[in-house]
Amino acid sequence: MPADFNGTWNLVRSENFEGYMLALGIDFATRMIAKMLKPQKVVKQEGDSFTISTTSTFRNYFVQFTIGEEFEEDNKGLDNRKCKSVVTWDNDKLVCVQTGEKKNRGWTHWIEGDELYLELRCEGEVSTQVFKRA
Ligand code: ECB
Repeated sequence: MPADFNGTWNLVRSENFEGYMLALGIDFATRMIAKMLKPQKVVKQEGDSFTISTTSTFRNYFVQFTIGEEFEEDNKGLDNRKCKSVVTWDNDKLVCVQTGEKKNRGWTHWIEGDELYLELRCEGEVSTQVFKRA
C-alpha cells in the first residue's frame, strides 16, 4: 500500500524557488510576486489516479494523471511550455519526469512526519517546498 497524499496542504517554507524559476526563464516581475506566495495544494488520490490542484492569490495550477500513463502537460500559468509527463512510484515517493525543452525537468513528492515535501527540478536547479496539513 503506497503512501497516502490525500488532503489539503499549505506551504510553510521553501528553498531555492528563485533558482528554479530562473531556470524556467520566469521574468523578474513574476518572480517577485511568485516568491511571496503561500500556495495551497489539494491532493485527491484514488488508487493510482491523482488530481493535484495548487492555488494561490496570483495563479492556480491543476494537473490530473494516472501512475505510469504519459500525459501532455501545458504548464499553463507557470512557464507555459508543453511537455510530456509521466509519474511513477519510487517506493513511497511520487516521481514525475517532464520531458520537453528543459533538461532534467520534473518533481518528486513525499511525506515526512506530518509534512508534504515537493522537490522541483529544472536543468541544474532544485527547489524544495514543504507543506503542512490545513
Ligand atoms: C500555482 C501557484 C504558483 C504560481 C507561481 C506563479 C508564477 C511562477 C511561474 C513559474 C514557476 C513554476 C512553477 C511554480 C511552482 C509550483 C506550482 C506547481 C508545481 C507543480 O507542478 O506541482 C505539481 C506537484 O504538486 C503538480 O502540478
